[in-house]
Amino acid sequence: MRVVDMRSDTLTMPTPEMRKAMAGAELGDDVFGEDPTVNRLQEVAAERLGKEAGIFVSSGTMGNLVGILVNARSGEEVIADADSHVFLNEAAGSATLGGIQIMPIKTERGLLTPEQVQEAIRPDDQHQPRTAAATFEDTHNRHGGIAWPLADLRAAATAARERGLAVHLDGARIFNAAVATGVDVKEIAATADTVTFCLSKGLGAPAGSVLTGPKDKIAAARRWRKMLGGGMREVGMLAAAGLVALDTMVDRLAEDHANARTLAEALAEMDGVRVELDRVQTNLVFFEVDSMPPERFLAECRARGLRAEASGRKIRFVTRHGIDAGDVQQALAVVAEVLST
Ligand code: TLP
Repeated sequence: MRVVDMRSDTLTMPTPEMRKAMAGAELGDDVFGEDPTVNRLQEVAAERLGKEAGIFVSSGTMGNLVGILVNARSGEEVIADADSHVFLNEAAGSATLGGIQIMPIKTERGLLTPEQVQEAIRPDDQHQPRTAAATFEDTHNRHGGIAWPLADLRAAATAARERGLAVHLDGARIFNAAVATGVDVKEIAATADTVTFCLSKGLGAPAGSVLTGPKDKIAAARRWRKMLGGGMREVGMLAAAGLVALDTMVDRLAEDHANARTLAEALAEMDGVRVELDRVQTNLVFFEVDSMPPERFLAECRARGLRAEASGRKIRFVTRHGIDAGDVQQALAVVAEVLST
């Protein structure tokens, strides 16, 4: 039985071209700043996002943590959407390691309005933490993979910056956002001081993310990365895959989006399935089934060779390189069968 694994785009396997580049990568010790392949990746990533500098980090979680640590200090606060990855899924890293509190704000679709940003900023009062930064997420995972209209993201970021806040963007899937909106990734990145993106999700590299931003913040990030144990050595072997990812895997994200759309539209036609189609803009499809709890639905799917995950009542299907149009049809057939049981 061919298993269709839609748990995450983190499951994307490196392409043969990546494996070849990894095997042949020119290497050095990156803690000495001497790995030419890492240096090249950092330059290329910064250039692509229109930033002065970049630093290769082990994961999206480390990119966000270090991104917050360079934008706020112990005792300060960072504003974030209440369903953001930094607030929900990063083990309170900024609080634990940086003494930085996240102020979670409930939003309709994952992006704060300028008014919400303004209201969340603390007054100058000795009882309260100082608000140092705001962080946004594009595409927004828990809100369905929404790719922000640039104007909305700009408005939220401008509201923060006008009040002297730094802005960090969790752009784990920023290239999905760029492809979906047709906006240059530089324009999206320009809304924030620091931006992190993942090479290890839809772009297919085996591991790694890049944090980009102004030179001084990236220099500070280097010290935090070392402290966190993220100073790796001949890590150009991973950076080599990242370079191939940036070169060859960005434009094809449109295929994943088309597959997700097909999936979502067909699910929406099924009785007892609820999908908010206007949220399906990239490679994530969230939906609810009325007839059984998510755990049972997932177990029934798994028994038929379809794997997925749920958060709360919402089931998530993720499309990616390695999931083709045939797999989408297979997944739909499995769902139809499970719902008829
Ligand atoms: N998301 C993963 C896991 O959390 C489950 C996923 O499967 O979606 N920001 C966003 C928006 C993310 O979705 C993720 C990972 C991260 C950051 C963290 O990246 P990693 O997993 O590389 O630490």
